[in-house]
Amino acid sequence: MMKIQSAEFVTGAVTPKQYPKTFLPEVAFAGRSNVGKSSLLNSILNRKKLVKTSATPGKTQEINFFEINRRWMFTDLPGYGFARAPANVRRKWQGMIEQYLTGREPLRLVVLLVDIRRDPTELDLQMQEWLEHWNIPYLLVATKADKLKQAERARQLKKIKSAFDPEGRREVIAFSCQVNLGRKELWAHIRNALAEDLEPEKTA
Ligand SMILES: Nc1nc2c(ncn2[C@@H]2O[C@H](COP(=O)(O)OP(=O)(O)O)[C@@H](O)[C@H]2O)c(=O)[nH]1
Ligand SMILES: [Mg+2]
Repeated sequence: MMKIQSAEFVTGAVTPKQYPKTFLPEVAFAGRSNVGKSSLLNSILNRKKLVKTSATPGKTQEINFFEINRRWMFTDLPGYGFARAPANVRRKWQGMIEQYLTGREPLRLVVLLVDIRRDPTELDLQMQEWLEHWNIPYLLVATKADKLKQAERARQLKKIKSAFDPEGRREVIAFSCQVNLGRKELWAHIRNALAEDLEPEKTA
């Protein structure tokens, strides 16, 4: 497990100009509003309230940057698919996400979250399509796994897997911040994505 010595909110940004100028390697977290993104971040960082969780979906409309152990960044991307969002809000969201995903040089991995109780939506699949199209490494995580019993959980995981990847080559990690499920696997993937950048500096 990764030891978290420090986890600090750096800034919220809408345009690339507002992104932090640090060039630490970065892992982004994406998914629809209310999927459990903030809870997952707090959970894997062992912080209670670093990332605000909210009962009102769709409130965060900025990309939030967090610096971890002074060595890498996590970004909390604004959630998508909240109910009744007007077209101009959706367009703004799309522009912000596209700029980030295509232009953020230190981005190493996107963790795409879906609720284990729901089948992936059009928007989830579109996000996956963008990631594939732009060749961005990504990892699928099914959140709130504690909400389903074992058998149902396995069934839903299968369904989610086949929706994202009919050929079944991709894994989907079942995660819960309530029962401490999936942390180890998730960290293993994150660590792996950061590995090259986190190698101890070689002396010239
Ligand atoms: N049972 C359960 N509830 C969760 C879990 N993760 C998040 N939630 C709940 O789902 C709601 C939305 O969580 P939040 O982290 O704010 O979602 P976000 O909008 O994606 O950032 C909150 O009421 C959380 O308490 C989980 O692993 N298990
Ligand atoms: Mg959130």
